[in-house]
Amino acid sequence: MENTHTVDHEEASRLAEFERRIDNGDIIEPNDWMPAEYRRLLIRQISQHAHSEVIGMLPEGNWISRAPSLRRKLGLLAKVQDEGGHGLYLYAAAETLGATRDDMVAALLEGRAKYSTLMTYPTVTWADVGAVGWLGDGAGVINQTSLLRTSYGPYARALARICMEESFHQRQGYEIMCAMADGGGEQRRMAQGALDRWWAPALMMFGPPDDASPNSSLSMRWRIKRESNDTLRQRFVDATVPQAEAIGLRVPDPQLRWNEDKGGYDFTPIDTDELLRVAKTGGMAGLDRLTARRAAVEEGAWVRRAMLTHARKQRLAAGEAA
Ligand code: BYC
Repeated sequence: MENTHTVDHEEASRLAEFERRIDNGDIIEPNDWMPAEYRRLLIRQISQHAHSEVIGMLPEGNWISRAPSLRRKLGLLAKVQDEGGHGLYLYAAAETLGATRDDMVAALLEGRAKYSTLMTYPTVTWADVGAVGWLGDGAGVINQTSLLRTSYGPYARALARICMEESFHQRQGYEIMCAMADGGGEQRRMAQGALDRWWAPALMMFGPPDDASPNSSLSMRWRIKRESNDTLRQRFVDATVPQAEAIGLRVPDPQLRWNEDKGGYDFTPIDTDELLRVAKTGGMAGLDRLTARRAAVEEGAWVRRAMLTHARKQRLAAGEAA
């Protein structure tokens, strides 16, 4: 009995010290003591983020062979490769918390892990590639720039590089939209159609409203997240509406109005039921996304085997030379 009491007391004083560090703005590093729940919340968020980047390669990747010019093809290829790189930084950050890459990837492939609902919608025209960059990466930059000040060091460092690349992707997407909005009638209609399709999914990237976000209170208390889902969603709307207006496109929201008192736009709340349903079931393109990922893992198995064999041979050769 006394032992349990001592352990509880030790645990409580470690937690108090951890929270003092968090309040002080300290950065937590992998070898520092941390509550099990802090570790779990981080592994959950970072691995979901990694999966979103890797699955995010698919909706745009299917346009690489159909990009309208060599310049567009090169830009899109580089963007899709960047997303793969982001996934790798993030998996590595989650590994510092004790998660294994194999377990995280298995959770994704077996349909047990979530990834951003944005990736479940189909890209039906070339303008959708522009809209995914402008709106999807644009939402990503706003969300992840806030996360740069997260309390966990390896996540913050991975995000520093990701944010720089995402903001480039946002500009590349917007530039595609500018060109199409400036084009003939058909191109302009494609640009408007893409904005109509991607506006609501982009708003959903920020998660459910604050009063329906189960992870937020602990995440905010321990500074994993620094700003609330609704605060970031509002920032995105306020930044993006003028960009749409500048190129003569109409944001598909009849309730959109500038609100002088709050200094921001009023807009239609997201459809939380759809967000949670799609997050759970993978939505309309979700099944294809996982099927494509599983096929990529299976078809790439020989490459991984060859690389491991090569690395083993090099280690053996180095051992013999020593
Ligand atoms: N989609 O309590 P909440 C990119 C889940 S990719 C799916 O508010 P939290 C890009 C949520 O996980 C970057 N699921 O959660 C790449 C939770 O489920 P569990 C994507 C969602 O974590 C290629 C439940 O709903 N960005 O930019 O406090 C091309 C309740 O939500 C979604 C990141 O990953 C969703 N949209 O807040 C283009 C950023 N929303 O785990 C672009 C890092 C919520 O309890 N992540 N759920 O079963 C975050 O900032 C936070 O995790 C979220 C959600 C704001 C997304």
